[in-house]
Amino acid sequence: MLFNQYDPLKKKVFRILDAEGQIVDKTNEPNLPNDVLLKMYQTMVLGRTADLKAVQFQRQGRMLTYAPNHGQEAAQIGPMAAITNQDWLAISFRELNAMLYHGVTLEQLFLYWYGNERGSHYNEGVKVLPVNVPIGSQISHAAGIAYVSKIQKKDEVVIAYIGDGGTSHGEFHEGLNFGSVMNVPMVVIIQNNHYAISTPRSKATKAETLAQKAIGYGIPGIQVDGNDVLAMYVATREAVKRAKNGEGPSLIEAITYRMGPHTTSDNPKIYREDTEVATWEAKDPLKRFSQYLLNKSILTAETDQKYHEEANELVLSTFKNVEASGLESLEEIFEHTYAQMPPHLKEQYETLKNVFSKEAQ
Ligand SMILES: Cc1ncc(C[n+]2csc(CCOP(=O)(O)OP(=O)(O)O)c2C)c(N)n1
Repeated sequence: MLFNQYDPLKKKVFRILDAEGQIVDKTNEPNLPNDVLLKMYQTMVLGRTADLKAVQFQRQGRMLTYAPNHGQEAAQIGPMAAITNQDWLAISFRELNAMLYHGVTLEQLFLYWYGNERGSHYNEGVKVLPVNVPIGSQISHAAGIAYVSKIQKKDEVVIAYIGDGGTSHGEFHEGLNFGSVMNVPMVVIIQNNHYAISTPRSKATKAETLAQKAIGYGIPGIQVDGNDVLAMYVATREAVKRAKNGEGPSLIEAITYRMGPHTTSDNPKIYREDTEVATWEAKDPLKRFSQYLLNKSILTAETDQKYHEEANELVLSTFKNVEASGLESLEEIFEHTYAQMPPHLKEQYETLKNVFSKEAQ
């Protein structure tokens, strides 16, 4: 079993592809059909394009705020390729790629970051929880859903994402402890992108690895190269198999890097060196995967170019639609939080209504 071969205390990282896209672990190379490999790559291209453009739209004053995914594509697409539509995805807020692969549309994603709650209303049958900003609470939601799946004897697993900083929050502990004691079908993936806003991972915990936190819950934990989509796929596949066999949760630490700012409100130049960013640029998950696919003649340079062009067109046309129809009315912003608007919200609503009507005059 893979997890047994990678002691989370020993800092040995599971990897199949090196930074040049060469196989370094032939035994574990997955035998995925070409169409699945291409879907994974094409979604990564779309995710990267959407991400870079979203930052540009925000800088142009056309988008509210945005939390970039750039650099974290493999840590999201590998795990999503290891589950089916029957399975759940509980996200934090930096999982655009995972959401796209698991059925959320680009339009819904853009609507959310445009400030429109319709962006959280996914299509029927898409088992993705809405963006969850309170750090760590999605782990409790995931454990709860997985517990229900277990009671109802459903063939489901819940994948939950959290950041490195999030592993120091209470609900990470509570959710994992509950999940482990109740032996629920859950896989928790830590995207260790090295920073929690400006706090480096080294200042957030004294634990040598984040994967070793699994030991405290009596569950398997593994460190995986989070920029290696194949390793992320294989590790998750194994964790999903355990979960569906009734063996309980697993913890995967995906070692990756946030190439962009924390959100569009952040300036990372204040707290990290350009040289550090450059070392991670060389480990780009997309380049590594495209090289692998090109070497195996699964992808051609023409198809690669076509994917990039199509992604670009889709991103531009989708955002145009969002701009044309996506602005929320003042009423909509206030209406849906409570069944009946409480007095303090009513007061804020009335104040703003007056401001807007004066501006309109
Ligand atoms: C309970 C709570 N406390 C604080 C915040 C403010 N906050 C937003 S993001 C963030 C850092 C999260 O870092 P990490 O878990 O490493 O995830 P990343 O942002 O790097 O993906 C914090 C502290 C919050 N959203 N929720």
